[in-house]
Amino acid sequence: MIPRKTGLILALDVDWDVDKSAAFLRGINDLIDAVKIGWFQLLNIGPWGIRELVNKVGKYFLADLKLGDVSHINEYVIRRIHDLGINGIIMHSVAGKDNLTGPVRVAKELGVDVYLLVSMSSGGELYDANLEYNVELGVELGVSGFIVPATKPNVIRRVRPMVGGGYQLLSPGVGAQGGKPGCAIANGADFEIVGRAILTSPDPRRTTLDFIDLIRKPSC
Ligand code: 3DU
Repeated sequence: MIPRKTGLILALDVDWDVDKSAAFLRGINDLIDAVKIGWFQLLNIGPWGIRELVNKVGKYFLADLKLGDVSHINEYVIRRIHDLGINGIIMHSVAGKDNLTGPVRVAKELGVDVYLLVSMSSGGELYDANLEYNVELGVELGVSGFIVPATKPNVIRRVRPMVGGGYQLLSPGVGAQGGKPGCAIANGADFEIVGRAILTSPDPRRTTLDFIDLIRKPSC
């Protein structure tokens, strides 16, 4: 589970090298609960660059690979993610029970948290049509939590009572995609995920502090 202090997760979608990324993170490290990395880092600094970044920055790292392959591939990816020092991974719930059961078990053995994507911030109509099934599957498998979009507060309001308090709800789509800061948390999320609004700010620390202020008094 992601340790919660501020409720803010940074989506580090940048093609910077390890030193520039580490310097940026050091500037706001005390203000964020986790760093979400993904294809940008894999394709730019590669796995060993990710390992270096994880070692340099003492933070919870969440790999957003939206993993959804067949079981043995998913398991392999989770093992390698664990080797890199990453703490959690996001998986596609639509991969289905057969492709998720083994990987979630492996993740648990390794101490890697699995967060299941159950709705997209834009589109994703097949997801929304099968929300209950996918959330119940995650509960049955014992994942750590769910990705629910800040742009669809009604989805967050539906998922929270389905899972109770034992699962973390992480909400992307805040800021650049139109989600109002504090609104996802007001509707039942635990964390709001922000990328470009902070990454492109002329004063990222000030902007991060502004987001935290809004998250502290959640409203829509
Ligand atoms: O729009 P932003 O720059 O704040 O970035 C949002 C991040 O959240 C980005 O990394 C994207 O991959 C992720 N995300 C969504 O935006 C929407 C989803 O449904 C799931 C993840």
